[in-house]
Amino acid sequence: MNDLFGNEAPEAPEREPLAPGAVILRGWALPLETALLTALDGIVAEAPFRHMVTPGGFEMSVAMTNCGAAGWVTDRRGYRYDGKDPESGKPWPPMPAVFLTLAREAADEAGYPGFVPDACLINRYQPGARLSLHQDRNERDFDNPIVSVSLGLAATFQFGGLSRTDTVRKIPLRHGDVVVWGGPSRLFYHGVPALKDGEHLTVGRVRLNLTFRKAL
Ligand code: MD3
Ligand code: FE
Repeated sequence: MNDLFGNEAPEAPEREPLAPGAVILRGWALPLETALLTALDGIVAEAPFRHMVTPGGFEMSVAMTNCGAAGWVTDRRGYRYDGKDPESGKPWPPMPAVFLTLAREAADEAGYPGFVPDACLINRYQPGARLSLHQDRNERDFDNPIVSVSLGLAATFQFGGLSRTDTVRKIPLRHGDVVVWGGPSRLFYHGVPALKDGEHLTVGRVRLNLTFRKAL
């Protein structure tokens, strides 16, 4: 019941401005749920989720994999994009068409036309997993937005500003929500506190997050 007064455009997506340059498209990915989860199964069969190690030597609680020409990796040598999966030595699985289309259309809707991601980092949060406050700055060009898609269990997402010490806001990200971060918000600090336990009807006891980037 989000149209009690009948004055919304019939096909208007739920579109919440979040911060300068950032827009949340609530439920935007829901029509593609099955196609996304099927494509994800194919990727994970080729490039399984793994817990990477930070340069400081800590194993991440979030498990990750990638698809596309470039994948985000971390190890004792640092954070970077690499065309190959270090576990297999093979190129990352190609970006499925349904991923590319979703990312391009969401960016378009948010005011960033012509977004063509070459990297998709896939994060898997099991209960208790968290991602500490950070900036995404391993990409070559910050003029491109980042598109994020949440699936499965809901999480609290936190984001601040350009400085680590800026006040942090919290927003819930639920199954099917898509967020586009561009312009000034592209370099905002953000993170995910420990995932609460629960069971999602179709995805199970897990939260999955896809982040689409133009890395190269
Ligand atoms: C704001 N992932 O993979 S998605 C990441 O839910 C990451 O897994 C989180 O942060 C997750 O790097 C957050 C939302 C998000 C993604 C990228 C951003 C927010 C962002 C880049 C800049 C500012
Ligand atoms: Fe991030």
